[in-house]
Parts: sequence; structure tokens; C-alpha cells
Amino acid sequence: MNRVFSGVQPTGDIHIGNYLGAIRNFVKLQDEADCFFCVVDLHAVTVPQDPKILRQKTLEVATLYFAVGIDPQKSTVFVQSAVPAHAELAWMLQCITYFGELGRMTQFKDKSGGKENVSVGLFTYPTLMAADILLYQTDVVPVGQDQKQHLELSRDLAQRFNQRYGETFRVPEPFIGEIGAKVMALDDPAKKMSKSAGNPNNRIDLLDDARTVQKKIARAVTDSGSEVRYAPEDKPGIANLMSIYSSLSGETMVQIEERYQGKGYGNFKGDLTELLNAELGGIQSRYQELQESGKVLQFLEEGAARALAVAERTLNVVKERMGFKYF
Ligand code: ATP
Ligand code: LTN
Repeated sequence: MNRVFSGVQPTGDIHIGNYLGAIRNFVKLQDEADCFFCVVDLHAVTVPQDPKILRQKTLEVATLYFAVGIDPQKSTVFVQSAVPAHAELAWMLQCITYFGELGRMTQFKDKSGGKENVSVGLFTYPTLMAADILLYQTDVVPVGQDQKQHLELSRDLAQRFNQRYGETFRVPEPFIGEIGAKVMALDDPAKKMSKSAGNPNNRIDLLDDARTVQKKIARAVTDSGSEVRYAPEDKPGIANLMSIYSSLSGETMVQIEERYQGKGYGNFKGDLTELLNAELGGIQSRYQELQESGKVLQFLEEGAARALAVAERTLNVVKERMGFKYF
């Protein structure tokens, strides 16, 4: 059985980009693979965090994992900081990661650009991500398009380590869906939908209520004209909304174009709002139930124990290979 690993940071609010690009694929994969899904709180502290809010957000992401349909019986769901092997392997991998390699990471350039006092952790962030993945001898990593470069680094580090110290890590493959892999911002279709963007109107959060969704979609940037036509170059705003529509309804772009022929943007936006609210409504009621059940911490504790056992196995081999094994 294939091993799957992925992670989401407990920063900001989880939005439909995270859902359609990554988390929804987690749910599909759990029936065919041995899945590990992590809330990567060590990654979150690469930029300043309030400890109380970090803890609250970590539990929120974990609860959302279960609310979207990740089953704690089928998948191992855990918090990264509960498994010390992640930080330990990250150090070892940092020592085979080149400065130049990390300097080329576009996410680092975007997130550090124009800022003073950028942490070293933000720079080495992709190496910690490689440690997450390699510890579990992962075959497949479901992520959005923006993580492709980080995945390449994970593959390079696995191969480099194997060459220097002998076969130790499986070399992971990315799994990037065709539709939804890059959901763009509602207020600016040239940028990706993002948790850390200042304007909350850039995104639809999984926990947004129906009225907020309606307002955000009504305000979403469209293009001149009124034709619902898929033309990412000429009409990036409407193309982005059509991608979201298609991800939710399963219809192709041609089918959507036919359905809205002669009907204009207003009609299309109304139906998209309904589709979104139907999907989010189900997630939100399961979220509520999970919160009330008080079971999330227990699931996470069981998950951490399972993850720890697998991670320790790999870490022991790494230590042996590197000359760190004495007893
Ligand atoms: P930030 O924008 O603050 O960096 P983020 O929204 O990218 O945060 P992450 O926790 O970094 O959130 O990402 C979680 C998962 O969601 C990753 O697999 C990432 O590739 C995916 N993802 C993030 N944004 C999008 C998007 N706009 N479209 C599709 N997938 C996305
Ligand atoms: N960097 C990722 C989050 C992440 C991740 C991982 C994803 C951390 N570790 C391991 C897949 C596998 C992001 O979405 N920004």
C-alpha cells in the first residue's frame, strides 16, 4: 500500500484554496493508501505567533481535517510538535541542504521580501518540510501547485542522503490535482488565494457563514463583458470562479459555459454561492459536532503515538547511517 503524507499550517483561516487544492484530495486518498496528515505547527513559528492563538488554530485545523471527512480510523492525524523526530531529522537534513538551494525558493523570496528580521527558520522551512515527508517513507504528497518547488527539494535531499550514506529514504512524488490546484484570490485573480493576505475578501474560508460567502462572491472581481466563458488570459476573474464551480459540481468548463449561455454573471454567481454554501454547510455542521464531542484531542493523541512509532524507525536508521548510534 502506498504511503501518503501531507501537512497544513495552523496559521490564519483555512480557505477553499486549501480545501480544493489539497485537503479534499486527502479524503479521497485515505481509501487507497496508508495516510498521515499533519498539522505543521513547527512551520507556523517561522513567523511570530501568539502561543494561545497557535494552539487554538492547531486544534481548529485538526477539527477541520475530521470535519471534511478524514477518518481517524483510516488515517493517522497528528500535530507535528508532538513527534520530536521531525525537528531532529530537520537538523540532519539542514546539514546536507545548500544555502543556494534555499535561496532559490520562491515562497521564501515572497515571504521575506522587504521585511527586516526574517528568521533563519523561514529560510530553512523547506528542509523541515522534507523531514516531515521523508520520516514516513512517503510515496505520494498531495499538495497545491505552490508547493511543487518544495517537493522537488525533498526529492533532491532524499537522493543526496541516499547517495552519501546509503539507501535510507524513499523518494516522494507530488500529487497535484488538475482542477483546484491553484485557486486564485477573489479580489485579484493574478495572486493565489492565501491565508496570510491582508484582505479577507481575497478568500472564502471553510468556516464562513452563508451570508459572508454570498457577500464575498458578489464582490469577487469579474471581467468586462458579461459572458460566462473560460478564458484564463482574457477573463482571469471569471475563469477562477468557473474553476471553483467546476471543482464543486464536477462539471466541465464547456458544460458550465453552455449552462450560462446568455445568462450573465449575476446568475452564475448566485448558483456558485449555493454550491459553496451546500459544501461548507455540511463541513460546518460536522465541525460543530466534533467540537461538542470533545474527541479531537483523543484522536490526536492516538495519531501522535502511531506517527511516533513510524518516525522513530526511520530516525534510527538515519542515526546509524550518520554515525550517531552508540547503544
Ligand atoms: P499562506 O498563503 O499563508 O502561505 P496557504 O494558504 O498557502 O498559506 P498552507 O498551509 O501553506 O496555506 O497550505 C496548505 C495546503 O493548501 C498546501 O498543500 C497548499 O499547496 C494548498 N494551497 C494553499 N493555497 C492554495 C490555493 N490558493 N489553491 C490551491 N491550493 C492551495
Ligand atoms: N509547506 C506546506 C505545509 C507543509 C507540508 C509538509 C505539505 C509542511 N510540511 C509536508 C506537505 C508535506 C504548505 O502548504 N505551505
